[in-house]
Amino acid sequence: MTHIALTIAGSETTGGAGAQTDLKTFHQLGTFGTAALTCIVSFDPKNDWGHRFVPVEPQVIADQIEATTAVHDIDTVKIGMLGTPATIDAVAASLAERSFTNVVLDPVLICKGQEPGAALDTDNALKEKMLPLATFVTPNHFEALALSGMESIESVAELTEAAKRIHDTYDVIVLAKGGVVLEGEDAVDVFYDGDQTVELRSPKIGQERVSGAGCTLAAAVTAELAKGATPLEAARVAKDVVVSSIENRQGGHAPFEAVYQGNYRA
Ligand code: PXL
Repeated sequence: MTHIALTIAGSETTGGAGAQTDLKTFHQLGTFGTAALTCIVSFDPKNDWGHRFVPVEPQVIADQIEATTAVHDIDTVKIGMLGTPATIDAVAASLAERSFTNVVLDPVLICKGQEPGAALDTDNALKEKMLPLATFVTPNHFEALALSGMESIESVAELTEAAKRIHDTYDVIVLAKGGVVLEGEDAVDVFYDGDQTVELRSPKIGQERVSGAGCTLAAAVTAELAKGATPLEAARVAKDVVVSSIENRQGGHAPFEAVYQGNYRA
């Protein structure tokens, strides 16, 4: 039996991030991927690749989740970009009606191109309505600051402190990503489940962020949990998938490169 993984995420048409990346990651890890779209992002090549953002109607989001959960037995879901308070309400209501074992939340806080006012409402709604439903959360450096309330995170020790605070506030397993932002030779992620703290390290590959790395990490955690891995095992595999996907990144005409999952082998 092939295990099923659902992503509730935005479309990023160029294939670098969002639902497209999640589905590729699910497939590469041997799960059957399904997707409910929350919004459509189209970068604007005429305007410095800014994000053109269109939310999907809340009822249409609910319909998609109804359809895919009616067809499949799904116990593991990934939540990616939501984008508006109305979208968050719709997804929170759909999640609350069902009982998923694993809800992996990539807490995408700010998307360029959104108005700051709207983004603040969205961030607050994410904290109030989505985090309480999550079982596993994957904040990047910026999101770890916002969710932990810390003023700065400049070391692995501080990233660990942030992971602990997020765990204690929201009762979730945390995989906090240092990425290229923390100084040092290694890209360090910190796993904390309330019991054990584990640093996952890999040598940095360049100094630039690669589009879709965060989506890939959370999607890989989701796929592994769907297959029955423990949270720590899932985090370790996900780190390896991200390293491979960055090593095999794909350039194009935009000023950023995108992850490619297709060469990862377990
Ligand atoms: O990488 C964050 C992200 C997630 N989801 C969608 C996106 C982006 C960034 O561009 O467009 C749909």
